[in-house]
Amino acid sequence: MKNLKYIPLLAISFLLIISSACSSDSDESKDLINRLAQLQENITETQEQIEELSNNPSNLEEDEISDPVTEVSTDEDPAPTSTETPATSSEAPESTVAPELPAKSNVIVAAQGVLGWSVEGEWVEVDEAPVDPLSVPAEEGDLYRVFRVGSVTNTDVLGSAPTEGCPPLMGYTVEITIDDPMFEAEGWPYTFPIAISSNWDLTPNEVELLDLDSEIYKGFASDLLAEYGVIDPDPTLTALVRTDLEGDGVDEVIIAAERLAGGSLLFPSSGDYSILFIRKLIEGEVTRQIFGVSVVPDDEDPESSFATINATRLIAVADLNGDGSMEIAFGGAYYEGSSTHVVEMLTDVEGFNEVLSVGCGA
Ligand SMILES: [Ca+2]
Ligand SMILES: [Ca+2]
Repeated sequence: MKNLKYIPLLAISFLLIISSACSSDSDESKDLINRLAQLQENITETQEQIEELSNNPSNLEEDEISDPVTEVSTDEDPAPTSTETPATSSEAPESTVAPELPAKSNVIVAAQGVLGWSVEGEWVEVDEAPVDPLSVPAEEGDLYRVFRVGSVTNTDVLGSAPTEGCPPLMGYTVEITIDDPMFEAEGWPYTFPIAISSNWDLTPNEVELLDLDSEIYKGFASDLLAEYGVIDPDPTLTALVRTDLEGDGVDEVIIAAERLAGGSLLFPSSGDYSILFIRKLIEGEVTRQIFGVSVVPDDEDPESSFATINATRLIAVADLNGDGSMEIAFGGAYYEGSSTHVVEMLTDVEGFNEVLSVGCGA
């Protein structure tokens, strides 16, 4: 390649010799000189192009090699971050193609958008913004089950193709429209359901709804509220579920309570609250683990403190990845946005992992 550089130089020398030998007619020689100058310009240009070409192929090759390596290394991460960019798919080796999903690919949809899905029990989150709707393994006509604690589960519900969601900031979530009345807001407050396109048993262990007037569990809610400055001996329970999440033979109880005397999340009253927590035995000891707590203490004037309430509501207790152990899905809402979260409880120590979440709002 380097030898090519000498060809233009040789050509220039050769033409200069010719021009000096044939300079009898002044017009002709001027013309010749002009053409020579033009030629020289072209040659310089060609030379630059040759140099560019001789440098760039190695760079291009490096780029082509480094891309798949980067993409392959993301395989450790369950989220298929950049493996499905259509623009590069033609150049990418087969190994970077998204993992093959079983029929009915377990896509989980919340009111704010697609939460994620699972591949052989492994959670897969939706890419961060800007999201690519094509990265979600769902298509128009997929069938979903739509469910919510305390409601009848609807089956064979049609879903739309994935599109960009979360207006006006399109691209923050992937939206799939689920053709079910539970997904249509009916006033406020409203707890949206979730939908899943899997075909396994969502509740391998019984999910029992307890009486919301239970004095015992009202007492546990009262205790928690008192710690946050709200004295309410008769709190309003909004969800009370007893189940054995992981099937270890020991029941857990999930408790939600909410009071919105102010009538809104933005303008609450003193003593308003929204709490969601679980009581769970770990190594014989009862633990209390909190998913959400938001209160306006009794002695606080929300008008002067501008206090607001973030509501946390239980949506579902279900096995969302088909591993036989149930997760807890709950919604978060504040005055200008909302979110849905899926958590799995740890079994041997206190705590939980948030495995999926989706949110939309300012
Ligand atoms: Ca259990
Ligand atoms: Ca599970």
